[in-house]
Amino acid sequence: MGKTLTYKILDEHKVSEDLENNTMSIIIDQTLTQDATGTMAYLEFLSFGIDKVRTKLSVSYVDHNTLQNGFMNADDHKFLQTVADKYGIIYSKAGNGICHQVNLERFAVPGRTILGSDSHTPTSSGVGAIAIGAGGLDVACAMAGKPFTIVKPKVVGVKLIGTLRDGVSAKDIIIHLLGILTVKGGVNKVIEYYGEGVKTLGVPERATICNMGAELGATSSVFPSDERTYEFLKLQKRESDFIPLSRDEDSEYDENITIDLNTLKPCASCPNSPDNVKNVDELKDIKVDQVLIGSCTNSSYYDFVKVASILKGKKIHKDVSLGIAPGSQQVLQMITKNGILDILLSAGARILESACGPCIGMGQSPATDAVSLRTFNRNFYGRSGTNSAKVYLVSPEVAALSAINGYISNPLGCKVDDEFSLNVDYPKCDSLLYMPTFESEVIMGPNIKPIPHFSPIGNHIEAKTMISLEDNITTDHIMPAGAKVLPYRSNIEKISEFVFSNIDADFSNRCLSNGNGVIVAKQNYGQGSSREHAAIAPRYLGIKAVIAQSFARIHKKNLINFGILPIELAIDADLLDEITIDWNEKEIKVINVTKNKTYVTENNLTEQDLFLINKGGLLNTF
Ligand code: MIC
Ligand code: SF4
Repeated sequence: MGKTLTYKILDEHKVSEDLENNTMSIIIDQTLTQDATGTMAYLEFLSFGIDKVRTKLSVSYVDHNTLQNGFMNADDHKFLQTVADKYGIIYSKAGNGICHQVNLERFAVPGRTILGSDSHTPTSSGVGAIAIGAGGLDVACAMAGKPFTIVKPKVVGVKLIGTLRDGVSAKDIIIHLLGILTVKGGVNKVIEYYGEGVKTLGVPERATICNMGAELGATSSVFPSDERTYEFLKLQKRESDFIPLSRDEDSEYDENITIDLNTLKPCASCPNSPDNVKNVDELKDIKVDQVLIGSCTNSSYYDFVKVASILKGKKIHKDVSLGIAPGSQQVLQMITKNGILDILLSAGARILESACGPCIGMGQSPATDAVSLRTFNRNFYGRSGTNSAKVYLVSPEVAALSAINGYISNPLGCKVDDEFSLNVDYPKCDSLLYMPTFESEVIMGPNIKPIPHFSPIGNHIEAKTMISLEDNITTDHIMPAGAKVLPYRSNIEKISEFVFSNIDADFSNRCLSNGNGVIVAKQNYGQGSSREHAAIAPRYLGIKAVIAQSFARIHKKNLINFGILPIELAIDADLLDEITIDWNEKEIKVINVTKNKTYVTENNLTEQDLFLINKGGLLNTF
């Protein structure tokens, strides 16, 4: 039997395999970091004491914390710039664009492995790479040349047939898939696209689909590298990076899904989860207060071509605020040169910086109870900065038409205007990209604190339940982002004050006054972002174990990396119940002393995981 594209690339990079634990370790060709996870990743990298990165290419982006309200974010940027220069990392300054958009334009190469300290790193898989999101410490290790270990993924083959109708978008494909697979349907899987419909999608559209594969919890997503990939790389003046790549015809997938593009309808992810999917027709007439177009999911040149085609000669509704954030300097220059920007401004759009911005709650929080339509990828509770807001995730076409009408509208039939030819010049924007000179001294401002030291949790734990939670708790619940919190990403003591603050304002104080704690949850705990702060900050507050029915991939790894025991178990526990945990490499016994209930489960952690937890985390192993 032949190989899937996923395993062609993975096997090519495999350095070892653990059959008993079903894991494989792969060498990483390229890394990326962004500022919100990057400061921690580089502090970790510096603690290894090596002289330069060992990857083929590493890039450090600044795109998240660009609201410089106080000295903190600006200090972080200085730190990142000087580390990059000294250790051989390309630096993309604030204003250059969103990491995933720029990485796709400038650096993603078919057939390579890319590891990034951001869950949407798989955006770069749109060119036929295997790009994976991970915690900062895993990316720091990859920069040091160490292999990255994953559970050997199952491969889901998604066959695309037909062609999208006018007004239906790549975004609708991935939202539709989220409706089928749910936010936990992709855990430890790679979603591989194939079939005749693939060639109807250009790389930016493929990237949109791979980007939101993160919302399925997938390890990665991948498209073949074909004539459309060549076309994209040529426009980016990188055709020498092209190699053709596809699955073997006789390869077989672990799961099969077929999507008929001919019949797909515009759809939306409704509040507050990307898998709460409805067709736009079921939502029509909902009044809209805010529309935002941008983020790493939908901020390409092609996205703005589609938006301009709808907004041309029109004005947005008087009750709507429309914000647009082009994904990169390149996109911004292109829409400026060919008149698209003028169309958007004349329609009433507000131009935002080429950065993550409102996607991560950095500004543009909606009004109380407002309906916000966003071309983004996440609509988790509280993420917009307004807990009562109702955030819908939609395609650029739905967003643009709804901005004009003032209510959610179906763009079926809206055509792309030929005036904006797609074969325009793609400028190489290097004004905010810096090649390393190896000359800088690292500058660390006062907000950058050393990473706290954690001792091993031990094999007998006596603790209390500090919080008892439902299914699908996101890292936005655990460690909120937004303008108030993000400036403390390099200050664990300070950021720990905000753990669970959106849903339980007393969590941090309760932990500090009670000592040892455990978190109890249900399915898919820790879904969403890669932020390792969602593990480090609870650990700082005395959390020793998380007991959940199942975990999201990246978060589970982050817990282990910082010496917290993840226990896969369903237990009944209320707030402040007394819990004891006795564990060894074979078995974990949890007793809820308060309720007099005992639970025993097999310990299915790998040898490497056990080693890290016994050491008190990965940083104690160096
Ligand atoms: C996100 O979209 O949630 C983020 C912000 O990009 C995160 C990373 C972070 O928390 O810094 C992600 O997706 O990993
Ligand atoms: Fe930035 Fe939003 Fe993309 Fe995360 S999802 S990288 S915050 S644009």
